Amino acid sequence: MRIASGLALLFILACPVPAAAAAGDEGRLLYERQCAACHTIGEGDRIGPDLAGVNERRPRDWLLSFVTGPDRMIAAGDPVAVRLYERYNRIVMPNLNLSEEQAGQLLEYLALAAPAAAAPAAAVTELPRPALAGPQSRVLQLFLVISAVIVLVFTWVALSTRNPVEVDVHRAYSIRRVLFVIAVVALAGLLVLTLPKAPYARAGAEPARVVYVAARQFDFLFSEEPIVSTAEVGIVPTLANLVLTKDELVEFRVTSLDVNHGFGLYGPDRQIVAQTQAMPGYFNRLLFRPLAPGEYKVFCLEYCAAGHHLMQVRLTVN
Ligand code: HEC
Ligand SMILES: [Cu+2]
Repeated sequence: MRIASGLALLFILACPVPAAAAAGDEGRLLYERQCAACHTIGEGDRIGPDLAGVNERRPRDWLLSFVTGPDRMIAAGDPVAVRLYERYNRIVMPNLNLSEEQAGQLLEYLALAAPAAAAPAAAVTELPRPALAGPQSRVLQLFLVISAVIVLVFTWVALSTRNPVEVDVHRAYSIRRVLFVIAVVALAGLLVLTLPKAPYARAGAEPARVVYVAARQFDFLFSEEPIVSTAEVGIVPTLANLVLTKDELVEFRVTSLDVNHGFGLYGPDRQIVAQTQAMPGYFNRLLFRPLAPGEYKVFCLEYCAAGHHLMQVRLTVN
């Protein structure tokens, strides 16, 4: 046990520690690492309330206690904390084991950041609704039709067993063999016909650009350099507006900072065009060539906790 914790300590000490941030930057770093996934400053509610103006809204003592122990405040029945908890879908803000000093730095940052962050919110425009008649919806329709046929056939077979019937087993088996060959030929034919249309680049293709993706609860961060731990969030610069070039091969290197997520890329018509898993400790490479210009959107494809639906980011292809 002691050896294990000693090793863990050595490991922590040996890990490259990102350059110490300038004093006064602590609040921003803490915010980007620990809070930004659930809160915004002036861009509306996410999992938790918009934190713009929170310093004016609540007494400082209350804020310090809440940020250092939200679970304790709710458990103790603090009326404001309980009201927030009820209003925000009964999700308890996690206790992030922050010290009072860190909470103070965060509040300072929130006070400074509010006016600056409020500006870009107005620029966000609603994207058009997905086209329901696209090819991927037709796959769903086909699936429903085939399912209905299977249900009908099974019902018919079940009803037909009410009275015993003589069956020529040999004939039945030879039909089965013929059906099997037909199925194999049909599926192999479909595979050969559709495989070249798969939207994935050939192995060994050289991407024109590499984009790193770090998924976390509950957003995606794009960057030019890898982000492999929460400690690097806020230090490695991220790309707030990722712009790709039409027809140019891009390689996404996708990882996760916490649990498994899915990286699902949807084209301008909201049909999925590429996807891979985001797993902690791994980089999954996804080669992708955008063929159409427009607004693309990334959604998380793996249910990852209460804020899963908030994991959406957009990127543009010109
Ligand atoms: C997993 C999501 C999550 C994370 C991470 C998180 N919060 Fe929260 N926060 C919430 C939720 C949800 C609430 C509403 C109260 C509740 O349900 O616990 C909340 C409430 C708050 C409030 C009260 C707001 C008000 O209107 O009075 C403050 C202040 C706050 N959070 C600050 C922070 C700070 C600072 C961090 C980072 C150190 C942080 N939160 C990280 C989810 C989160
Ligand atoms: Cu998810």
